Amino acid sequence: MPVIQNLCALEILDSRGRPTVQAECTLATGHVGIASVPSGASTGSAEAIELRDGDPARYRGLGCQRAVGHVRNEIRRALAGRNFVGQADLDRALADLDGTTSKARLGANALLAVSLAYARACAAQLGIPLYQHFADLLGQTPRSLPRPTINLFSGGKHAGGQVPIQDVLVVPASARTMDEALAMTFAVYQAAADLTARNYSARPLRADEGGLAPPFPSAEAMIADAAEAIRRAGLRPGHDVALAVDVASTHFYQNGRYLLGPESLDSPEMIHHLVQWLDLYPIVSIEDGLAEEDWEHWPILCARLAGRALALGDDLLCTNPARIRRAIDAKAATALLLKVNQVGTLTEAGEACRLARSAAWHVTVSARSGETEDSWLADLAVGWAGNQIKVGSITQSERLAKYNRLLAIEAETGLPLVQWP
Ligand code: 2PG
Ligand code: MG
Repeated sequence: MPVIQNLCALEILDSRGRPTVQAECTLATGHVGIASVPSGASTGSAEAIELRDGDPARYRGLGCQRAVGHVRNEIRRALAGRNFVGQADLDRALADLDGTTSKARLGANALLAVSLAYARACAAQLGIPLYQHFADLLGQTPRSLPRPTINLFSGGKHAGGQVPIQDVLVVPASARTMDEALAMTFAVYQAAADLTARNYSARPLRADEGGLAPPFPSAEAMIADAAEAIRRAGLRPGHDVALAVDVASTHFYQNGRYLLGPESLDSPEMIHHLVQWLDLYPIVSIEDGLAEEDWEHWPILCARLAGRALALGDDLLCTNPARIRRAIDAKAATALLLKVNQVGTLTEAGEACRLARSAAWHVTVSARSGETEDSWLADLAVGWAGNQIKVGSITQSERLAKYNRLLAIEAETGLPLVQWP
């Protein structure tokens, strides 16, 4: 039974240069685990709360010194020396100590950093790779690697808002290995950089997740350019490489209408619009096609996408078991975007994953737009049998840390990429 000997924490900076939390967990056996937590920009309203200092004179209020202080003091005092049966036991103690449903008191950033650092320390104590330990937590055997969905173009809150939709992602559908998937994506990315430099006479500026962000005149132009980049890379759209779109529509939904560029659409019109995209472009996954509170229309969207594209819920579900249960009952989605920091502990994210699987949904394990160079997400996606992993683009070290970790796991295990349905 792992006993925590000590916990400490550090305020570090994420990929946007904003503070976040890193925790270090030392077990009585001397094994150490260090982990850091990411942070989103286009957040769902049901997400667990990150604790920020709120001091406008320091990091515009975004400092994490209070969260770090909670790990070093209250959480350490409550947990050190205690005998936990395992991860679920530790995570329950963390949630109980916080005492709020949103984790607002101690901060989901503080709690998750401890939850992850403990998992890493336990894997070290057991002498097994982190992905194996994550698999054991859910009683699974790693059989494949997740298929990457890789950010090509960015808009919305991750870029200058030049287009309302957030991401167009590349899905290397015919790749059999991670290595092949990344090489194909590189070809498309370079073709896209050339294409957009020519079309928009712009230097290829990069958004938060490393995606290209030229001044597209519309969402359609963004998707059409992605399909064209696949062709120019010498690959077949829809066969070799398909597309996924994170519409992130919560963030342009106002008073019951979707403000998609010059258009103001009601929900049925928005659904019609999305289905038209499927007719025109090789799209296999639509994330947050409708807003997080538009529950009434999600089942209609889901039925219209059936057999053609995943109805992937991010803001809608917030990795929250209660919201996932509601969506399963309402037939409102066919896939879960799993972001551990949306719910705040590993165990609750595991419950979300298990629930999604029980409904035969796909699971896309996802990074956040503000990331660190920590690579635990790659291990999680393998251990929890993610169908897809979404990490951002193939630039910037906070993204590459995860892809490089996947390459290392591939080399170590020889596991194949999961089949696209
Ligand atoms: C999303 C994520 C990752 P953020 O919307 O899916 O791309 O963005 O971390 O800003 O919520
Ligand atoms: Mg999203």
